[in-house]
Amino acid sequence: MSQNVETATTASTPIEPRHDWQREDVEALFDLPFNDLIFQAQQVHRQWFDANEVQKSTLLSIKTGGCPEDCGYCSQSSKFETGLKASKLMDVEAVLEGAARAKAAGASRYCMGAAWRSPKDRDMDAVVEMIKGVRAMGMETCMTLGMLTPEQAAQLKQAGLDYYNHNVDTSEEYYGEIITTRSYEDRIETIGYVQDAGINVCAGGILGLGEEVSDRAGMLMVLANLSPQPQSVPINMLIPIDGTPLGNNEPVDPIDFVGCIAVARIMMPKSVVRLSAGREWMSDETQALCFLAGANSIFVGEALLTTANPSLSKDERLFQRLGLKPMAAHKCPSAI
Ligand code: SAM
Ligand code: DTB
Ligand code: SF4
Repeated sequence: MSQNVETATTASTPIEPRHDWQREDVEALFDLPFNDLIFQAQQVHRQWFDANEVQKSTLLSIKTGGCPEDCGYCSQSSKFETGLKASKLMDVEAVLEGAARAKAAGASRYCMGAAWRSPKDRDMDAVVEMIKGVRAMGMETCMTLGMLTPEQAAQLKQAGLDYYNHNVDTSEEYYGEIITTRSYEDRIETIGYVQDAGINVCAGGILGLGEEVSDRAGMLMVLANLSPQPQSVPINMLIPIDGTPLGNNEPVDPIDFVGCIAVARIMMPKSVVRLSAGREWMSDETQALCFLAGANSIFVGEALLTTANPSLSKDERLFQRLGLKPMAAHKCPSAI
């Protein structure tokens, strides 16, 4: 039995997050035999979470397309011909109707995304009304609007925002291969403003960008060494979009994807780890392995931002097959 497994087995108090991960420690986790890795992840998972609960979040694109950034994976960048029709910021009322439908379908968090480099101050009033309206329905609120100023972060907090999503996407070393219009430092800076404002952070990344295992390790190291660790950690599988530079990328090996979830779970024991984009193309069996590896959140509803997600009835069947229950709002043990 490895040292780490022994520690997890004999620990009388739950393992607390640590923030001193070195790349070698993380690579050693990636190198573990699959069965040992999953065993360790499952033990850590059960220390802080009910292993049969999975959070359901629903996404809405409140402002689609026409984004000035050049993220090489994204359907919404104006730099690539993806055939996506751009639209302006949605009306508050339409957003709240969508939120009510999501709540009725069992979602406990509503995530609103805008294809902006950063919000304009003139957009903030509408965004604030959206947060207040969704919060009044009893759901957790999440927004992803691009880079923020400290003042905008404070405004979002004041409106009652529970989570802000801002992904680091990959390792610091590989970032420049994927995005050139902003830096890794910019990303970390906004995450810092969100933390300073007292908002929970949702930060993760994408597998399938052409990265090496060491980049996956580097990405998880950066996330885990944030203090506090992001309360939500979305792990996306690249959805290849025609017209983008990554549109013809090779699919990620599902076993490697599951392993990465397990490493994230071990490194961030009190965070909700989300099996995020890409479920439409995954078997029930792959998703079951992701849950076994410690994923405990998914997006439900037929669309993500601009791409497909499994139908509600398909997810209902998946929950039944696996005996899963939806997680109630505000149950993350590390949330503010
Ligand atoms: N514009 C904001 C930003 O970039 O932070 C928010 C929206 S952006 C679409 C949110 C995240 O979705 C990205 O950081 C990326 O991790 C993920 N994403 C976007 N396109 C994707 C794709 N084709 N496949 C997988 N994940 C994707
Ligand atoms: C995250 O990490 N994944 C979500 C959410 N945060 C905003 C977005 C997934 C987008 C998938 C591609 C699309 O639908 O456009
Ligand atoms: Fe714009 Fe976000 Fe897409 Fe990048 S990921 S192009 S910032 S919408």
